Amino acid sequence: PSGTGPLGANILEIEEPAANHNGGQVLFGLDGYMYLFTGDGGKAGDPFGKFGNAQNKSVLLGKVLRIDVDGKSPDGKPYRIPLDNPFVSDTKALPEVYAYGVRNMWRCSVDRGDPVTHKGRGRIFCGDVGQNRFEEIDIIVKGGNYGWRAKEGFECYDIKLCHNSSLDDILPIFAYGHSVGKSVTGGYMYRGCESPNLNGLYIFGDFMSGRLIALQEDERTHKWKKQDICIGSTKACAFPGLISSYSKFIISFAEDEAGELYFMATSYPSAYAPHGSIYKFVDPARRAPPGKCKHKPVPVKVKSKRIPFAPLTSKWSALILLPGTTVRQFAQREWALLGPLTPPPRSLVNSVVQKPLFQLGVKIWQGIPRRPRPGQFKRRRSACGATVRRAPKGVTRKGAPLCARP
Ligand SMILES: [Ca+2]
Repeated sequence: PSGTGPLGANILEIEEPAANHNGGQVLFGLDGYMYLFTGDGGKAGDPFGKFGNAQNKSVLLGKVLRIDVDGKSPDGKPYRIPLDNPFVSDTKALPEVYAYGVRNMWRCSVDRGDPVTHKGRGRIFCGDVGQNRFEEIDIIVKGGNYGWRAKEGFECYDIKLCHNSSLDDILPIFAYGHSVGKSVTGGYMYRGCESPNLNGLYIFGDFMSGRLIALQEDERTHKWKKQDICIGSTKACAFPGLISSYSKFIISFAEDEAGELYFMATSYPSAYAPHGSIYKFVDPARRAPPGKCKHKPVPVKVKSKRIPFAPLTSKWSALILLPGTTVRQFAQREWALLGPLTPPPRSLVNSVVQKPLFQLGVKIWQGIPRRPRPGQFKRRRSACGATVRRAPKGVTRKGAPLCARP
């Protein structure tokens, strides 16, 4: 938010040289610091400056920034620099920089860690949107160089920078080509309670192709294996036929307080889409024992006005099954435990799920927010830089999209 209005104070302002690549996440790490994921400034190929913004540590664009918003700095900035930020003693770098070589990370998340061993806790996963060839998933480490514009995915983009011996970049844990999808939407590591077999799966998607993908780390080699997640109610993985069963354009993922995972999609690729759908991931092959996952949500205090939001339907359309499990004909009572689900098609009952992850997603509900009252639209700067007419979530916006995608 900008200014000193009731919505809060302006913490950090970054000049955006182009309309696109305005960043894709603001979050708090488990260390209590605020992490901001800025885009490279936009246009194509990170053209600004001698070698682009992302590799230039003296600018805030194309970075992961880390600041402490609980204090003020001596020079009057409304935040402090954490003392252990990686470039605090580098005179050629800005102290806010936590990691660099970022193109336009779209959605990052913090791993809650394994519920029993806490392994993986605190890791930050991001999807970094590619230029022309590759989309990638990264795990953010302090001081890391994520390669852009020297590299796109595992490959060279700027040959000269790519062959520079001082590049010392961190490769993605996974990258895919543009035959699979054209704009990654980072997801979450599943750490929920209701679907124990999904624990340790990093589930993300592609905005343009509508694909859902799960990554799992091999404990010995530390390599990440991919499993396609196919959605639909008939044949598994007959891409692209299956995607027709849900809104294709995956704009974001979310988790609830209990760690259950959701994704949001719209039926056309635009920030102007008037409404979308929220889907929940459910694994009916193995569920936690009844009563184990009771969770009472804590009401969230908000300063701004709440927008009333009414579910339109509560029809569940599908579910997730992991390889090696058998599709069971659930008793009606079991289905009732999951909610108003549609049972699996009869042709699949008692078949063993083969590779890859065979699955059907679950649409929990589709909602349309009520019409805004006159004057409910407030003009303000969005977190990603563009001035927008802020409308209740899901209502058609007039003006620039919140965060332009490439
Ligand atoms: Ca990279």
